Amino acid sequence: MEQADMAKEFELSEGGANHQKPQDDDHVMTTAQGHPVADDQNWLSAGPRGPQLLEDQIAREKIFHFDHERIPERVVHARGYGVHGHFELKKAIPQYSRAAIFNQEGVKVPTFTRFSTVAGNKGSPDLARDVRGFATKFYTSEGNWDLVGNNIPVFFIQDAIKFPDLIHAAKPAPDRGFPQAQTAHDNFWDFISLSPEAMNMVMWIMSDRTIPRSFRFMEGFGVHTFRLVNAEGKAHFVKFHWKPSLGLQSVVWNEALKVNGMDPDFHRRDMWDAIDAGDYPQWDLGIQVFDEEFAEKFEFDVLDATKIIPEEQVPVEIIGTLTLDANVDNFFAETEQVAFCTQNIVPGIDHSDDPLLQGRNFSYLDTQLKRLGGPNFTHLPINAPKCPVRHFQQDGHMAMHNPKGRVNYEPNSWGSGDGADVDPGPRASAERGFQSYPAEISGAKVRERSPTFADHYSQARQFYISQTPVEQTHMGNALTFELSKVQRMDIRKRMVGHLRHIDEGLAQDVADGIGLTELPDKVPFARKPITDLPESPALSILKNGPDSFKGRKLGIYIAEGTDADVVKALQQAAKDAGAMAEIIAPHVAGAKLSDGNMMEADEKIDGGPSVVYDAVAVVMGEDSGKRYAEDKPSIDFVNDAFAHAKFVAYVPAVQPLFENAGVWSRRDDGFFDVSSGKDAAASFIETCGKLRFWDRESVKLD
Ligand code: HDE
Repeated sequence: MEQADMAKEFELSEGGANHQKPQDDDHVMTTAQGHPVADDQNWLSAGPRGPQLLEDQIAREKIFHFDHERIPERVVHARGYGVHGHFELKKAIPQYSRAAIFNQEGVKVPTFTRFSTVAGNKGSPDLARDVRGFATKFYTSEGNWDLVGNNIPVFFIQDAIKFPDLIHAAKPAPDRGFPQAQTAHDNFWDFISLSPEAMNMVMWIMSDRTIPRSFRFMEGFGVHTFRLVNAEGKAHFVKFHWKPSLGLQSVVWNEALKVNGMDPDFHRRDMWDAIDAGDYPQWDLGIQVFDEEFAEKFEFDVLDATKIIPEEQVPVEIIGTLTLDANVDNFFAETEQVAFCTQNIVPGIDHSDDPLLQGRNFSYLDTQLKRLGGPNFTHLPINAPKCPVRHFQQDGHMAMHNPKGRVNYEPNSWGSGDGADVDPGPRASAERGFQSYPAEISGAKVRERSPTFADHYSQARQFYISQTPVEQTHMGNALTFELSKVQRMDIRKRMVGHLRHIDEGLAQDVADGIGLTELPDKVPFARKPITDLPESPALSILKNGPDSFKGRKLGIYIAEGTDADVVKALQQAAKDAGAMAEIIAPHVAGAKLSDGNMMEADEKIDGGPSVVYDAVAVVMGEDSGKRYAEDKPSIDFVNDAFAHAKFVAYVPAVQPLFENAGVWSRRDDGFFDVSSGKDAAASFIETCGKLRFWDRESVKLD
């Protein structure tokens, strides 16, 4: 056989070049120039074993494009996940704002929301301990409004000029290039411990808010004070809140560490799956509205982004609902290319003088220029407003909307006189256009932090005392964990010196945790902390639990001989509660149940550990309970579920496995024997609405 024929034969037998013929003309592959491609498997060469030819325009074009597939990742918030949705106004607020989006009840506006972590690179794990970005673009009839917020209502710093230092300190050290996506290292805590303004944020980031169970169970906050301006030009201050309809929920730290190894895409997968299943997550949009008078008498400066306004002081009024109902078609085109910008506001919403917000207004536009490569990123479909866009801007890289006609300036007199038949283009409208709120400004030009920003501990303390004991313990443990990774003793001590202003008990616990024999001196404060701020229950996750298993996931571990009725009862009870149930088995093919039917598994046991479920059921047949008693992944499954305070359903046959996992004799009120079927399964799932059996947390494993 000729060599060329042999080569063809080889390709065919390997399922190569001609394996699949185009189904019709529409499926003929082309180059980017539209030239039909005959062979996409072989570079043109001088003989089958000869050198490849530079002449091959098809191969070169393909490689050229591949070489340029990446754009710079975001300098912060690189790891993100975007979803489409819509916002519906439930309660019009014309008294506060003239914005069209706030004026007609029932008005629906398309949205795009991107959730993100801050410190990690684009490929970092979803469950890093980190603040989550919560950025929403509202495509309103008056242009795009971007609410670029976080899942925590305060920030580390008060002035944008410190942002590069904060981010440098949090990201991997420049010499070694690690640690990735974590703050447990010297540089971060060095910077933080030298920045007392960060102490309120420290309390928030050391709470379970930074290890959310999923994006669906997080709050969101606009953080800054903004302005709402009504049709009469009257302004109020406002803070924006997102409240998840499924309630708040976080994982526990040991779980986060394991989930990151098991499923680095835990959060994005959760969102994708929920939307794919038609279980659309929702958030209420709330506003805290207040006036100058309140701002004057409030204990802290409303322009200071390291402070909240407690909901008990200014209630959150719910005005609308965000529903996320469509996954992206293309991650790059949508999630990667979306360009949020705090300066994207519509008439009726305005900035305040918060120095952090002012700095952001510069940064976002600037960064898009670098990241998206030119000024025309508003032409990309994900960024393009869904209302008419008319202006005289033109040209630039990748210009895609290029106006026709000869008029590209104003004032112009086209449309009148001899040029009456020519479109004169758009004109500014004082009536419909954006009017900045005419705030009075005075003062000397200075580089100076306002003395009204000088209190750094009072709200940190308020946050801490508002938590349940379980949450307080988690915070102490988180601080101990992080500071234990800090090598320099003086940095550890300095941090404890700050904690003493917040809560002496917490400072002592952390000092004990990191092995300090005596408490370090308190760090001098700029302003004496207020120690009698009342508790704010709204700040606790556990005090605001959903008391429902809706939207959560049950993992049902089955094996040969599992009682078919029990599995069905569990699946049904989960479904009735609006939860998902997944089947785990020793083999992905599944297991034969008591009724002789094979039940397929969603996960093999070592691919479906209990850390990825909110509650678990271990329901095996007699022999399997013994057989898997020695199986490490099975032991881990049970052991972790216990250690992470999960509710556990079981049948007596799993006793040998539970004994080996060290939990049989420790079964507590978080364990449910579901062997009797339907009613037992239903009461198990009902109790799962409490999400965790926290009483167990203090129990130590063998
Ligand atoms: Fe950002 N931030 N930020 N930030 N931020 C960016 O913009 C910046 C801050 C937030 O999903 C960057 O497009 C400065 C607070 C989110 O695409 C950049 C300061 C809050 C996202 C930038 C802050 C945020 C960003 C990087 C100090 C919560 C992701 C890429 C004043 C209210 C948006 C980009 C997305 C992204 C600058 C502080 C939220 C560099 C200078 C406070 C959710 O422009």
